[in-house]
Amino acid sequence: MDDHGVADPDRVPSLTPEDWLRIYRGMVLIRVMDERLMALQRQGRIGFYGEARGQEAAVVGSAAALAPQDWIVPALREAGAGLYRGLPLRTYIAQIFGNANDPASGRQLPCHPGTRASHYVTMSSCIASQLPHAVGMAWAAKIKKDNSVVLGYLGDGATSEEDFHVALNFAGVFRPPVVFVCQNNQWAISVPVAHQTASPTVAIKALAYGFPGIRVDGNDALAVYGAVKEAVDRARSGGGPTLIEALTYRVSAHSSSDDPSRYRDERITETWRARDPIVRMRAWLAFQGFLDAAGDERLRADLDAEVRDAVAAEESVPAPPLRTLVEDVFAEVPQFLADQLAEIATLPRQKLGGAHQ
Ligand SMILES: Cc1ncc(C[n+]2csc(CCOP(=O)(O)OP(=O)(O)O)c2C)c(N)n1
Ligand SMILES: [Mg+2]
Repeated sequence: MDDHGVADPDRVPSLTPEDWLRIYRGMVLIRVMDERLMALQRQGRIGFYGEARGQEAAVVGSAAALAPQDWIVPALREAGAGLYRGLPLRTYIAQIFGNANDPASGRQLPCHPGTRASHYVTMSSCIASQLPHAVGMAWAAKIKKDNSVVLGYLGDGATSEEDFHVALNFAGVFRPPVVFVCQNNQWAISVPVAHQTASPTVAIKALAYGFPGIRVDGNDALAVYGAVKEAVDRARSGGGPTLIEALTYRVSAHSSSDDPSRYRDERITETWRARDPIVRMRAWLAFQGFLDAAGDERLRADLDAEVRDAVAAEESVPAPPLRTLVEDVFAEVPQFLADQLAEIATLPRQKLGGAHQ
């Protein structure tokens, strides 16, 4: 579609109006989450947050192309894909608070959810280390012949890491059912993409590994969905991997700990804000007669209430029990950890940062 939401009808992928509205809902949920959770971070109520603002089409358009048996191995900004696939909002918000309802018991950085039930692997903080995992999972799927596809996400920053090359090379040789989606938002914290690679595009790198590479407008949910669906179908039918580059822009800061005005020209950011994927998708939905202004207002109000309710419920949940510090690693807790746990339990409560026993 163009910047105003006008699409060539012959090239629109065939999905039902309900499907497109579900994709739009997933995109708006990311925006609502980003607004609310950033406010919470600024109020000191959560420690950290990373927005996906402006990348909603790349996140949800790609995730929507998967079947339920498929797996997502995310990079930094795809929590919205987890939500789209069924990660409960409360569980995600519990993860951000790191409270007793968090399945990871507060061990992960905020914004690193995971859900086995929705086939969404928790995020690897080490850039690109998730890509060999994605390829390995896809290779296992090929050996087991279980008809699943693995979608491995990465940022433009990941393309300079050795894990990127290892993963794509292995994928090219052994042809497991893996699809790589690079959200090229043109920044890796303060490093611009021009300092990341001398290749004219990220997509072109696929050529060297022996499989197709496609660059798509990452702010166009229709285009992202179409490209990823084609790649997923090909992978499922034994046609091997694809690298998709979704060209977008990180219109927000890298995270709540970053101030991009220190290192980039924010006038360029403004030109990308004007290409807002949600505004374009809403315009397209309106042209199709799938969504009117009142329906859109209702959707936003509903999602806003859902997020506020989930935050209110999870904020009052206490920290995970102290014993979770030594659980889930060893089948039986070794004596030295048991001793440490006993010692920690004798410390005054304020030294435990609110943790309870
Ligand atoms: C191996 C490694 N090096 C450095 C970092 C610190 N770091 C965290 S995010 C990031 C930038 C990632 O950029 P990109 O891959 O483009 O993803 P984006 O943040 O743009 O979504 C860096 C360098 C890290 N997490 N892991
Ligand atoms: Mg980036």
